[in-house]
Amino acid sequence: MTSETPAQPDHSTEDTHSQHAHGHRQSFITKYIFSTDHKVIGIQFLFTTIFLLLIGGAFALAIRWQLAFPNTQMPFVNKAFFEASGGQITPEFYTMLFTMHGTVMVFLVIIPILAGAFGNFLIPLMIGAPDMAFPKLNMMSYWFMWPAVACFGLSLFYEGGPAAGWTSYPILAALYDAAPGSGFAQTLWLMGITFVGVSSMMGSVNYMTTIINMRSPGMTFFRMPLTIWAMFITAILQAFALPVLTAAGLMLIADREFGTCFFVPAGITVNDAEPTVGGGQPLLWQHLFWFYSHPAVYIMLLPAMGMISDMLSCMCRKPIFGYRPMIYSMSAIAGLGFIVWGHHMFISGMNPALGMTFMVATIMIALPSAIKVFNWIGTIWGGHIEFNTVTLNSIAFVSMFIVGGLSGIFMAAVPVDIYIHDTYFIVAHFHYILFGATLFGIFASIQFWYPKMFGRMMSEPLGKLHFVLTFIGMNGTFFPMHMLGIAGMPRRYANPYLHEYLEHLLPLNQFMTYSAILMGAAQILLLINVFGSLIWGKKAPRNPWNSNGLEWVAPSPPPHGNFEEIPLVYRGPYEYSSPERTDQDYWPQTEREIVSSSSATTA
Ligand code: HEM
Ligand SMILES: [Cu+2]
Repeated sequence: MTSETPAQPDHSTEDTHSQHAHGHRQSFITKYIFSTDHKVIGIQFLFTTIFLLLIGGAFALAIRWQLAFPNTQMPFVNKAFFEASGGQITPEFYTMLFTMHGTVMVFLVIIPILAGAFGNFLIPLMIGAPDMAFPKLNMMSYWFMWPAVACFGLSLFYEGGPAAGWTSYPILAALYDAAPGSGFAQTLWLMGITFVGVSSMMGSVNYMTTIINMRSPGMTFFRMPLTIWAMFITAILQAFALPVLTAAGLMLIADREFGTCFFVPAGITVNDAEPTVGGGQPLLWQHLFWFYSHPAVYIMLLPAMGMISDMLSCMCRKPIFGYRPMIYSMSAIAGLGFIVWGHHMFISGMNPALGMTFMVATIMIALPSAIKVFNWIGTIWGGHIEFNTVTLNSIAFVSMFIVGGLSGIFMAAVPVDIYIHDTYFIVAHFHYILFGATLFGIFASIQFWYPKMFGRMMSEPLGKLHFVLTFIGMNGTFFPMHMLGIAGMPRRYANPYLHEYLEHLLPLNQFMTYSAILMGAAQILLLINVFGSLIWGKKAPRNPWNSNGLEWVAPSPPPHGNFEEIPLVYRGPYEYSSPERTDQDYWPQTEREIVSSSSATTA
């Protein structure tokens, strides 16, 4: 049992906040701003990403406004932003809006909230370590987000803003004169991507090292909670995929600023500019971009899958169904994720034999995905389910993932994709997964681990109301997108109704916009719950959910160094309702034999 158990490494003992540093006085700045404590960094990531979520949401509402009431006066902001265009969203501005909406949500919200906020907060606590392996690197990974935010933010003030979509395809993204929004703003955008990449890279190196080296005695690999497995696999994905995006970004910057021609073919004339020289290859970008960004969609999902598994098991008071299959299927998803990027390029004119290969590989991802879904259902089945906010959001995760996963399989078939590529069907697909699954998973995780983060409970009634309204609003917004897509409505058009064949879709679009407004308004409840509970929340005990994980052995909130003494691990994290135990329906990982729960932490 202990053969795999590493000794406690001493990476952090020279650091200011090792577990022996309780007596050490820290200034406000080193404690809360340039902190090296993984918990503080996690919470910094959490608040920053919630703030950016609101900004990304505001962009989304502006997009929805334009699609429901094209070229009419914007409410509230018409004077401030759109004076020159008579209070209306111009097509150029619309292009910038959807570019920045996607960019903010993908690179500044979903990825950093999963890895940065929850990864940071949970990894050391769940494996029984006092901190991350490289606390300073960890701090830098947070602070490298800010140059990215600055670059993206600044780019909005250059004429047209960045306007090539979150995928930034050349030639549009490579030439200054290609579109109103492809001036210096696009270069700033690419610099932003580079900084985000550096930030994630530092995080991923840290997570891998920590999980491999710093598990507490007895925490073997196959006793790790699925959250940790998911974070581990995600970190590997990041480490292998991200350098490709960073390199591609730098190449595109070079094309724009230093006259190289990686992506620009010869003889292209845009607007009034001179024809281009040089024999670059625009499709190269698509390959490099999707080689990163398809694995990245799993970076945006796997951590939530792990956290959902832990929460469902706890809330249904049952062991997770198929623990090892869960790990193997996450690994399979990650592995296959590297060979399917071509499904974003079916209509790029690729050789049909190659298209076929990508098609088969993509459809194969349905297998491990389905195993996970069956296992979640198997976990819920017959459990003593407690219908609280955490459970509701977790079940929403599973069901919305089914909807989004199924539409993925449709699109993976080349003949289908040729028809629906670049329509709203695609937008429906990834919002079901990214909003429907990942974001509900995040809502559940916030409610579940909040007591550990802040020592207080969040409000249940408020959480439930937030869930119900968000769930209705989300489905009202995104489900009709499937229909729009099949009706042929393209994505990224500022005013689709200029085309006669799309005019009849206006009422449906208005319904979607009302749903989106409901969904946006519901997030006020989330804010009230998150910030209000800091003050009014009930004081949380150590283990409010009667959960097995190591994090619940530490005080709420945990002090510097996390644990009063290094926890010893005797079992896996899913022993709920064990027939061997009659006194309680859970069996903490630190309890060797049946002892009274008051002495649970003595190891
Ligand atoms: C069963 C698994 C899945 C399959 C078979 C699948 C398949 C596909 C296919 C074929 C496309 C390209 C459609 C096109 O542009 O014509 C696509 C797009 C996309 N998928 Fe998935 N997908 C799956 C799961 C996911 C997951 C888990 C995520 C995110 C966490 C995701 C996020 C996206 C995004 C963001 C796009 C659109 C990118 C863009 O063009 O802007 N997909 N998916
Ligand atoms: Cu993909």
